Amino acid sequence: MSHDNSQIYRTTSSRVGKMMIIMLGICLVGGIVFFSMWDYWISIPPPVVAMMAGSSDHAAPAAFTGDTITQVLHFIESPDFRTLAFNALPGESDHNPTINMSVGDKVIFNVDNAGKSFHSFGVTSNDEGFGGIISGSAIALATNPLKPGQSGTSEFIAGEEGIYYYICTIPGHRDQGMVGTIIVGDVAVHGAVIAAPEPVIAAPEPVIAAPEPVVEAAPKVMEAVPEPVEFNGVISIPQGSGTPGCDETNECFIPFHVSVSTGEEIIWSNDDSAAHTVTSGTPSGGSDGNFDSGLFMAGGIFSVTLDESGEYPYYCMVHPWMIGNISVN
Ligand SMILES: [Cu+2]
Repeated sequence: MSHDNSQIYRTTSSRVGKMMIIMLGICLVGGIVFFSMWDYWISIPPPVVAMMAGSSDHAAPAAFTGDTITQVLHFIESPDFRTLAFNALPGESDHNPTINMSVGDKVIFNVDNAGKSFHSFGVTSNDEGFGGIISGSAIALATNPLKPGQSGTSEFIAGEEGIYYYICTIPGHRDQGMVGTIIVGDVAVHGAVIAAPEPVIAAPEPVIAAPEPVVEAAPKVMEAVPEPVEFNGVISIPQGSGTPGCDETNECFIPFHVSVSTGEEIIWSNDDSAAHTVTSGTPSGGSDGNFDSGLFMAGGIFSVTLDESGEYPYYCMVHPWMIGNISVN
């Protein structure tokens, strides 16, 4: 009787150990690669955003055959955050500068967020809304915007004559004034378009006029509601709080002012359809570092427990008219 052991493979505990170390190494490296790209995984590619907005027009970048124009744009905000703009507030020089270019020219946008809120950027041919962003023109995304002090660059090549718009792609910010016009070609040649540029440029004006009465109302609001409300544990971010107005009745966070004990959990529920932040501090003073939810989406929840008594004002970095207050006793 002979044993045929030529097909039997043998190993040793040291070989097994080496193998385990190699496998562990692969897992670690893979994990590091995966998590270092986290912002990418949770981002939405611009073409998807364009499709969601129902526009596939001009989605592809055009061929660059002409001149290069460099346009610097600073994202700015009025002190009450009602009016948003590029470079200068309405009525000042260089406010939302109009860009004139020919088909085949390229605009390089160098933008920086000089405000205290979040913003993102893109070029669209849509004359309203925040969709239809042309591939290559986007800087950051509404879901992953530029924070204060951050900057970025992108380019737009004009494929055909017409009117385009550079905008802030955060929902609502275009309506608050973050829109500028790009005139491609001799638009006057197109009869239908001749009149278009003028109203387009004037369009933000009503937005500018609207805030005026509100400016006076704001201080009253601050004094009128110091009373903390009985707190059931959850602060709601209600539907529509992404549009200015909820602050007039202190209903951007409901309840506006809560009183809790040290160590008690406070939960915010995003019941709106827009993304928000819950950031300790004040819109004018900025984040004070006590807590910050970061951007959290519709239907999301953020919670915090505060172990030191005191007053904790907080706001939304995307919509700085949204303010609330927590008293910890
Ligand atoms: Cu914006």
